[in-house]
Amino acid sequence: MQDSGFVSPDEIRAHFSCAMSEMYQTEVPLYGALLELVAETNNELLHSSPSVRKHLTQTGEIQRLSMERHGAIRVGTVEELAAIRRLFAVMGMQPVGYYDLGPAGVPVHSTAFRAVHEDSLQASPFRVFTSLLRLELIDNPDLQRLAKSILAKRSIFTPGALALIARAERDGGLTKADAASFIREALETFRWHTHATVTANEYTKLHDQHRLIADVVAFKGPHINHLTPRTLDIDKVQAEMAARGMSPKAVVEGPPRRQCPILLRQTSFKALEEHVAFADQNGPEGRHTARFGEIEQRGAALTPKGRALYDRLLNAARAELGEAPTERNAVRYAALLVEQFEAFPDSLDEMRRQQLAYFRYFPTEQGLAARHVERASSLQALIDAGHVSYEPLVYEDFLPVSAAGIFQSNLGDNGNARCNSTGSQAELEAALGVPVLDEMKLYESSQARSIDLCMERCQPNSMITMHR
Ligand code: OOG
Ligand code: NI
Repeated sequence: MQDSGFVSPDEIRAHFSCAMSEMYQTEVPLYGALLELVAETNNELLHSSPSVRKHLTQTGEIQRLSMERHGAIRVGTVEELAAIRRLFAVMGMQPVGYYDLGPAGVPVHSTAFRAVHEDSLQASPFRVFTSLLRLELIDNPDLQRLAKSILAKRSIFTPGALALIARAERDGGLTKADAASFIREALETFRWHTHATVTANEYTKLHDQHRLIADVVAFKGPHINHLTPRTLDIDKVQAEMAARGMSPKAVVEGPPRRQCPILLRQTSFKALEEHVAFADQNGPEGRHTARFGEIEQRGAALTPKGRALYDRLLNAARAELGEAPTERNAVRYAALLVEQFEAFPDSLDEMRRQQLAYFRYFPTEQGLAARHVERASSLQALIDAGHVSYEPLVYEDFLPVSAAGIFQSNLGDNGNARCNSTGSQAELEAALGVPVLDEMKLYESSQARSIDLCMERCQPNSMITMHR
């Protein structure tokens, strides 16, 4: 509780994330099984590898580990996106980054709503990958009109949620009782509805244009389509998935396995078939696939230089493969990735020296003990003297090529590629009503704060010469 009598947005987000997880476990029992598998694998690793445990304890990651990580939704109109932004703002989540999935043949562009300060991320790292359907890409004018008119009729929020969003904006926060109602009301927006808003015939038309269009347009709201726990060993979980009744996609998205994990590796199990009742049917006679399970392993956040190297190596591996990674070429693709990524230094020291990743710096016991004795020196000198240690900052965001791969594996590999058209960040921002934040700046600030703190604690009285 804050001094104002309001619950902090971090606390609302943490509770909301738990509520969402509980709801999704009832809706999709396999997600519960996935959570168990991930927790078991993480526990085993923490027991068998004291060094992993030590690093995760140093950064506080160990406390975040079992919390929910991310979910994804898809909205249909600019008005819905603008309103979703206001809803997430109540929970301290802001739009970070721009992801254009158009070039990969998926007719959406996206941002991720998440907390931005390291302390808030520590309190609850919950994030939601949010995509806006680009209806203008429907090349059939009648169908485009139909989709627009269906979307215009729906309201994706309960009146209670709308009132509480307005109250939080007006008063600057929510009281404990209001926060509890807000969580309950907000959850309704993301719930799965068996009853579609369209007839079976309309559904077929939308679906035949693109499965994604049917998923966004034919239902009452942006149902959460997956929730993703974070694993410390994605290859192990991937290998175990089949034994627990999940059918994993063939390719793990992102960089290859490394000593020092970077960015984000992800895999998912195929979307489940659901029963749907169309508007002209009496019971749930229809079928729709939308919701799936995903796991992720997070590594170091890369600087623009590191990211450029990552993009170059990933593109080179894909170019050499010569086609999209699929079940058939998965083994070759994995080998090509490993080969290409030999050019990416695999030690923290080298990644830091070459400024490929962002880091968080900590004063060591020795550094604190020497605080009144030693003269001012640079960060590097403090590191060399053993007064300061460092850990990579965790990547908190997403990757467009990986996201497209996850979409496609759930839409079927034959997901219509006619939509191959680039989106525009300015357009997404106009829809949001605010600019998206630049993730690089956020990592940069977080790193800078940790350096300032180290300098302050290791050399409180001296003139500081900082070398970031
Ligand atoms: C989102 C797919 C992308 C990720 O983690 O990159 C994604 C969606 O299917 O709506 O989940
Ligand atoms: Ni995801």
